[in-house]
Order: sequence, then C-alpha cells, then structure tokens
Amino acid sequence: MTRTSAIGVEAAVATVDGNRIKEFIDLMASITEAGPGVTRLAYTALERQAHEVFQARMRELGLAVTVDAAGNSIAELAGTSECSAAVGTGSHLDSVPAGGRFDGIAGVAAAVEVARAVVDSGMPHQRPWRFVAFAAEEGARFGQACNGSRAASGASTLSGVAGLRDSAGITMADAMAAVGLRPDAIDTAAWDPNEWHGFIELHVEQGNVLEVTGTPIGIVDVISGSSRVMVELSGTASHSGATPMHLRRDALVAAAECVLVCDQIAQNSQHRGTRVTVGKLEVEPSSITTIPGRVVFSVDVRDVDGDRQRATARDLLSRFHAIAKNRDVDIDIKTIGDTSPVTLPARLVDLVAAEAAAHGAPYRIMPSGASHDTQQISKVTSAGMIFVPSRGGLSHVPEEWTAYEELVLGTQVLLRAIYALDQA
Ligand code: HGY
Ligand code: MN
Ligand code: MN
Repeated sequence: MTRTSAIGVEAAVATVDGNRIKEFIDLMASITEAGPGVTRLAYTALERQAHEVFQARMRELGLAVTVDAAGNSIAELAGTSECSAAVGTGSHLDSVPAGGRFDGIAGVAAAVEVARAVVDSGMPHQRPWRFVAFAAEEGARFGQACNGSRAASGASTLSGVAGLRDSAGITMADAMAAVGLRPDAIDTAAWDPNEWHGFIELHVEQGNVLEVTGTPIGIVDVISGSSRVMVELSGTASHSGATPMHLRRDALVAAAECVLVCDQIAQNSQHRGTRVTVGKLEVEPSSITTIPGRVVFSVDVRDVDGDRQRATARDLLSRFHAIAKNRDVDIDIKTIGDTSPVTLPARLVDLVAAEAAAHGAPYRIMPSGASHDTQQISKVTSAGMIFVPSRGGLSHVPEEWTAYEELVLGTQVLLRAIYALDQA
C-alpha cells in the first residue's frame, strides 16, 4: 500500500468506496447457516468467523487488534498527540434468524472503510481511533440484547450470562466458552471511560421514516428501551374430541387472549408510542387432535419513554394473570431483558448534524425504534448514531436492503464526524 502524503479529511472522505463496502457486506452475508437471508447467531462459530474476517482486515491496515473476554473485536490506529482519549466507531456482526445483510454489518463495513480511508490517505489525526465489532448484539438467541456492548459498559457478570438460556437450554456462558471466549473474565471487557472521548455508530434505520421523507441521513437523539418477558401458560392437554368445552384448560386459547391484549394496549392512546410484539410462540404438544396443554411466548415492549414502557409492561402482566385465572391455567413469567431508553448527548447530535450539513447531506434528527450497542456505550462515553435508509422500512428479514450509494454517503458523514470528534 503506497501512502500518499498526509491530506485533509475532505480528500480522505472522497476515497470512500461503495464497491469495497459492498464486497465486505457480501462476504459477511456468505457466513451464514443455510436457509433464507442471514442466520449468524450470537456466540456461534459463524459469528466468530465473521469477527476473524474483521480482525484480518484491520491487521492488513496495520492496526493493533484485540479480542476481549466477551468476544468484542477492537482495532486501534495509534494517536499522534498527547490526547490519549480515543474516538471510535463500529457495530455488530451477529444477526437474527433469517435476518438481513445490513443490520449491524453496515456499521462495521463503514468502520472498516473509515479505517482504510484514514490509513491510506495518511489523514492527520490526533487521538487513537478505535474500530469495534461488538459480539452478540441481537437478543434473538438468548433474549437479552447487546451482550458484547453491555460487557464493554461494565454491566455484564458471569452469573448474568450463566442465567441466560437459548431455546435448546444452552446458557450464554457455555455458548461463549464453546467458541473460546471467557465468560469467567467478562468483567475484564469493561471499557475505562477515561480512555474514551466519543463513539459514533452507523446503522440502518430499520424503519421507513428516512425513505418516506426522502432524507438520506438520520441522526439519532433517543434510542428506545425494551422490556422483554417469556410467558409460560400451563393447562391440561387432552383429547380434542372427547373433552367437552366446559372441562378444558386450553393453554393456547389463553395465550391467544394475551396476544390480543398486547395489541389492544399498544394501540390505545394511553400507551401512544409504545410498541408491543409477540414474536415467538411455542405450543405443546402441537398435535391436531390434542388440546394444547402448554404454551410459551415472548413479549417485547419498546418505547422511547421509560416510564410508559414499564407501565405498559406492568399493565400487560396484570392482564395476563387475570386471563390465566379466568381460564383456569397456570402462569409463569420470566423477565429476560430490561433496558431503559437512552437520550444521546446533544453535543454529539449537533456535531454529526454540522458535519452532515457541511457535506451537503440532508438529515433528520429522529428516535430509534430499535435498540443498539450505542445505548450501552453511551454509559461509558459520549455516543452518537447515524442512520441510513432501509428500503420499505424492512429489517430482521432477508429483504432488508440499503442502497450502496446511501451507505457511501453515511460513511462519508461518519468519517467527517469522527474527525470532528478527534479534533474537539
Ligand atoms: O432488537 C433490536 O432492537 C436490535 O436489532 N438488536
Ligand atoms: Mn442492529
Ligand atoms: Mn437487529
């Protein structure tokens, strides 16, 4: 690699290349289980394979790379001044089952392209620049989200990760150990706030606001929180023909009533803005001629207002208990995750907005309906988020798509914003 002379950030920004971003995203999309879309779940060998690709790219650029006990991969471009507090960017490499190729990966691809632009151009910078691929951001496998960035924020403990299980009963701690990570040393993954000056994540919007308003850049001011529970209803499995209706304890009918209550509550004006989803529901024995005796379903309550989020969750759970009583089934509810909404610092929102404007990119300041690693990192250092549009607002599905020219523009604004943070 021939180094050109040190040139300004403008010239470095001009080298951002959509083909390189596409090549990285396509390569990552090939690291998946068979089936539709991308399936690369938290703390699987496939996720670690994706991290190894990221680590190799960073080493090729001459960056020092470390992997922490929680599986986060962190590459560092050394600083050039006595300003030792780092700036950084990154996102996650794991996916949901049959997910898209951009959720998380777009932010890591942007981080890799920023690293390349800075190294190849010799762009002057003063602070250490860190590029991060977080582990296990999706809550799809273990219920709780953002596990790598939770560890970075110092929120993870061995007992915590040992208490989370996937649908096969494997604990997160065992899954981590099985791919060579150190749940027993997860506390060593915590970042030192004194070593950080700021962090900005690029992510696909996963909604349709940018597309509908024709805005290429979103700047996030609030990230939604989420309260998540698993509900188990236990009735009596019995013959579907010989059991009269008045003698049944049908767990699925009770669950169906609970699902409808979730929709009704989220739709009523008192809970305006709250989103409630039952995404997973398992029926036992799931046989045409047997009354369902046991049903387990998930509930995901999201809101940008923490009080409303938790009031909705409390309201739901009391309604579930009343339904269970009325239908004579037993109920057991386990909390599997509870994260507060996070308001991102206005200083970062303003900094990113100024760089988007300076780059001539129209932008919109907006909340994030999804959770993100930045939510956790904002506990350690000033953090910001840049959104790029999602076609049709779709995400967590194979049809997830963002145009590469939109990713180029987002990456250019990201590079400018990190540089502005570096100089601040
Ligand atoms: O579920 C979420 O909000 C994110 O995709 N982890
Ligand atoms: Mn994501
Ligand atoms: Mn996601």
